[in-house]
Amino acid sequence: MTRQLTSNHWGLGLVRTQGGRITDIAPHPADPSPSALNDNMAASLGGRARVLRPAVRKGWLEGRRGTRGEDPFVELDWSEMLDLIAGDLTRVRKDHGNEAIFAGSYGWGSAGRFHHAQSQLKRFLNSVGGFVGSDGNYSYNAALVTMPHILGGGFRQHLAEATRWPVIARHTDLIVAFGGLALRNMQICDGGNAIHRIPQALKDCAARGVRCVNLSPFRGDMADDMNAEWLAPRPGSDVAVMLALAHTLLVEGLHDRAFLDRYTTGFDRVEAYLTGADDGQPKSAEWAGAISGLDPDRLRRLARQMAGGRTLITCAAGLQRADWGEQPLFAVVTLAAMLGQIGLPGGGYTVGYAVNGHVGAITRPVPWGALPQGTNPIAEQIPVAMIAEMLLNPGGAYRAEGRDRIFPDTRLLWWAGGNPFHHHQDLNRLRRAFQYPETVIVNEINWTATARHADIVLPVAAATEREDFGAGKTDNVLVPMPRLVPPPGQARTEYEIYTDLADRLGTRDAFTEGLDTEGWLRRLWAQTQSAAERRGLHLPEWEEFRTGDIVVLPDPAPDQVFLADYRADPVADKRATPSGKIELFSQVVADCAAPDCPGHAVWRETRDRQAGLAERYPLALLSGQPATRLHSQFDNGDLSRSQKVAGREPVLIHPEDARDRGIADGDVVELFNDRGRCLAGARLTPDIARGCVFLWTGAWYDPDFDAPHARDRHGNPNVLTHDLRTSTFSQSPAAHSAQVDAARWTGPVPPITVFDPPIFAPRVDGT
Ligand SMILES: Nc1nc2c(c(=O)[nH]1)N[C@H]1C(S)=C(S)[C@@H](COP(=O)(O)OP(=O)(O)OC[C@H]3O[C@@H](n4cnc5c(=O)[nH]c(N)nc54)[C@H](O)[C@@H]3O)O[C@H]1N2
Ligand SMILES: Nc1nc2c(c(=O)[nH]1)N[C@H]1C(S)=C(S)[C@@H](COP(=O)(O)OP(=O)(O)OC[C@H]3O[C@@H](n4cnc5c(=O)[nH]c(N)nc54)[C@H](O)[C@@H]3O)O[C@H]1N2
Ligand SMILES: [Mo]
Repeated sequence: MTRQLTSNHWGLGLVRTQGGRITDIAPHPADPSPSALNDNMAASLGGRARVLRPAVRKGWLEGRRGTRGEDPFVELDWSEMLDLIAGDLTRVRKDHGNEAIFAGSYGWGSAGRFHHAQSQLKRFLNSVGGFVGSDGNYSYNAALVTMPHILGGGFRQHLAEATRWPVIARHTDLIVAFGGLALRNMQICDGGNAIHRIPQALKDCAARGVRCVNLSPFRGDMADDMNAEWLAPRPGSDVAVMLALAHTLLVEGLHDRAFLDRYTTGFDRVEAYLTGADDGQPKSAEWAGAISGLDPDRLRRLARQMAGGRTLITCAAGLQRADWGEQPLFAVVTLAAMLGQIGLPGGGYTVGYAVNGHVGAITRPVPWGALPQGTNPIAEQIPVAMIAEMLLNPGGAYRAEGRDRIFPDTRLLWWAGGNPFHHHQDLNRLRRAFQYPETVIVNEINWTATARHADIVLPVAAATEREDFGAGKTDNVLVPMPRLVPPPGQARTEYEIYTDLADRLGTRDAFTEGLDTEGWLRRLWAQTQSAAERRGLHLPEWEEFRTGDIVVLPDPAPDQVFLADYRADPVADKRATPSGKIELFSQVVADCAAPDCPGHAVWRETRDRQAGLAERYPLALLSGQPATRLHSQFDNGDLSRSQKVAGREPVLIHPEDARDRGIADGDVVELFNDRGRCLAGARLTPDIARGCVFLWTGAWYDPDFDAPHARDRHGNPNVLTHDLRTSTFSQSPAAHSAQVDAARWTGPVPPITVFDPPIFAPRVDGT
């Protein structure tokens, strides 16, 4: 049987099907380093946790009683379900207005230009008067908000302009990588990553003798090929390390005054802080050594090495997903500016090389056609990570980016294509917050924890069950995505669901514009075709494309060097900041009067440590992206499950920390702090620094409501993280800063329940 194409955020797949099910997925020959994440799909899409029929929480059906997350569900047929939703939407709009509908609906969903879950939901709600949305993302929100003030321009543009890896291989002497350059993270790109280029690019760097220092608590954040030196700063101490490197450059006269004068403003303020003129504390190597645990002499030598050749500083986005996450951004730009190599091939800095596999590898040559979302008459948006805060404080005041704002009063919450019970911090708090709205609707493929915390769950078709075409937001490859198998049970495409709902609400024409799926695919393809044509690129007709192979477009900028134009002509190419220069001190940020985010780089202790929690919970919790899946997607798939330990998510722990606690490799352990607790499976490794544990994100949250803190049986780190965000300036997620402790679990090991369907109850009337 022939194989057919599909596309995912992690890459291409050549899919074999039998009897309406996927049997296996092979890589595409165009991809030199294919991702293994396809191996999760077959078992998960055909698994026990698949949502097969529309379902409603029993307590909600019986008059909005009971507790979300704990009640059983009742299955309904589509027509009754859509009547219920149409009725409830009309009630909320009439009684409270569309401001009472929240549909920020953050999340990655699946690849495919047309069936994009968030766009579909937003287009539908815009056709009936709009909704409150959310702004930013969980990935690099602090950078999205802060970088325009430091560098000017949008951070996404900075990512697109990152220096290309082959340029680095040719020109760079030394890479200093804060948070490493995790190859496992570079498998992914939003919307599709057809050709994985970076594994080979890093090999080329190593072959050309590029040296590398991996500054991360986890040795595994750097590819083995790089033969990196490993320095493990204590989590949350990187800004101190960056400042100490800057201090050494300053006191040893190794900084580039001419560059600072010509291209930056605000160095005088930084200098006063570095020398201690403004707070009495020089930010010396000894000072940073005491904070970070790194050898002060090594830090001084590192500063000299950095000044002695072409040096690239990289900073993982993970560092800004932490307490005071704005500070590493100010600090990394400051350090790079002092070296004076910004804009030179292989020099300067980049934040976020590992946020996806395209940064430094490729940029999109053509704007792809996209489903228009229409206009939202409701202007209100909350910072994305304030979801729990918003639900818990209807009408409450908050501050963000220096402005005083008011939370909307949410009555109806609708989520499509995201899993907040994976992505948000402090899940016990989120669980309380999710009790507030009157109605919670979730569209899902699987019975994720978020679906289980909803009132209404709509079964949706997965990407392999609907026709589409794929093109990563920043990729150069177009991928036909035929419908490979029918959706199981009563699952339907979201477009069909909203069309039927719009019909009930009298807005069918506004929503569909008279087009069916086929009509939309042709329209979006025609838009893509003409955008390509304008750039002198020819794309095949839809009929030819949809049954053919991938289309690879040329790389528009293979030799790109970040900020080369600005370096060449800082007047003509001035930055979009108030001064037109790089602002190492931003008056605008300072004027926001957020005391937790002054206008230049400062080091601050993490909140848990400030609160003295490190005494009780001595282990710093890292919760980076998992190697075996994308976030929480397909966690019940084969690859993800193959790496679990005693059925739990693995937690990496240093052998000495394990020995102190009587923990052996393979043991079930309990991780805990004042916010929550979870079980996990111990993996002992010297690759994690002492005093740290690393629990991958994305294990489906499996709370035991009879246990203290509703203990999660599976190992989701967000039961342990705090929901305080980076600072009142950018209000970004701060998942990486949490103190915990670990103990060997001696009780009976409870079975995982989240890979099974929830409990279904018969209806009250017995039908
Ligand atoms: N502790 C901690 N937490 C973190 C992070 C961290 O580093 N540490 N990282 C954060 C980051 S960077 C991110 S981006 C977030 C990711 O958070 P999310 O994007 O919310 O995570 P996903 O697991 O990708 O969730 C996507 C959901 O959409 C569903 N889905 C897929 N396709 C469709 C579709 O077509 N329609 C519908 N309706 N549903 C679909 C999937 O089944 C899945 O449940 O997590 C954040 N959370
Ligand atoms: N396989 C896979 N790849 C992914 C994803 C996935 O779910 N699975 N998700 C994608 C998404 S949405 C995103 S946003 C990117 C995220 O990409 P990144 O932001 O680069 O990823 P993280 O894994 O959160 O963080 C990188 C590393 O930073 C280290 N780190 C954490 N805190 C500190 C600290 O205080 N100091 C130092 N020096 N290091 C620290 C951790 O060891 C962690 O491994 O990854 C993308 N790639
Ligand atoms: Mo992300």
